[in-house]
Amino acid sequence: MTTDHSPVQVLPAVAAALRDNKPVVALESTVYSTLGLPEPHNREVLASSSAAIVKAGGTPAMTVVLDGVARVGVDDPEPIFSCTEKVAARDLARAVAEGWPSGVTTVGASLTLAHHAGIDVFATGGIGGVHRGAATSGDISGDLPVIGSLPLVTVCAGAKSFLDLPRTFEMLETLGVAVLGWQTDRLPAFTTTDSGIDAPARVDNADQVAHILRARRAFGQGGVLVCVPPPQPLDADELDRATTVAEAAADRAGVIGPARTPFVLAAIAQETNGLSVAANTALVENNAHVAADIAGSLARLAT
Ligand code: PSU
Ligand code: MN
Repeated sequence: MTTDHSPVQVLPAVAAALRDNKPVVALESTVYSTLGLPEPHNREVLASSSAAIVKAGGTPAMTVVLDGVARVGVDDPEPIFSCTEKVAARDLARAVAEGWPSGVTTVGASLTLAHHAGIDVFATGGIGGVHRGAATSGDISGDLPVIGSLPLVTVCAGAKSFLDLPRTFEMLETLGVAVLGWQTDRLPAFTTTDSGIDAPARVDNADQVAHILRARRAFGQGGVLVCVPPPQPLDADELDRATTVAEAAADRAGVIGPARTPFVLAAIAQETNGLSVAANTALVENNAHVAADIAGSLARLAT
């Protein structure tokens, strides 16, 4: 049981679902803040993602830091939407120890909290990865080592398309992550359907993923990454063009470190006249739905 003095608080509804072996899906919070998606799309997609999980019989559990406490599940998501403080895995302990008023959690920080709470399945939009130009900048998302080390299923639409995708998937291989294409032989590229990279393996239903996670756990191995093609993809050439413009703008402005991803996402949104935002919200909701099915399979397996 968590107490008021714990650095982590699990929402009672989430704790009850876990205790009763009901499906729970953890959600990150960066994507639902303006660092991830502009208003009002961020709040609309949190509502639709949560509804998709509930409809599939699950309980959503968004992770976030509020009033110096890391939360797994929140009653009132309002402070998240305007939050601009990004909490990556490396920042999580400081956010709690220093009592940050609010902070939205990345994939890496969210997986850490979900695992702490005993949740097996996590949904996001696109994971972080190896940035283009990483050979000189060294910019590789802190999401990757956490996905590699913790035994959770992460449901995503692949890594964000403005990253260096071949190197990102090489790194996931190095880290021993079980990368699975969801009903596809090719890995998606976040807002587009085909990254040009073959999926190392394909799954067609939630039970397959559940069995793979169980076997991974038996071997003491880390994460499973389920890559789901986006339901409302962008035209690949148009996205390519927008990405080139956005990356060049980020270079010109000298944006590096944690600010780089939000900057590039916003620049692509502007360059595509909001089409990337529509694609992003559709895939976030779809991933939440797939995650709820996988959580349901895991719950059935455990009974
Ligand atoms: N996917 C989205 N929008 C986002 C992110 C992912 O569709 O805003 C966030 C996630 O929280 C991810 C983070 O963990 O971007 C990666 O940031 P960085 O590249 O700085 O590690
Ligand atoms: Mn980075």
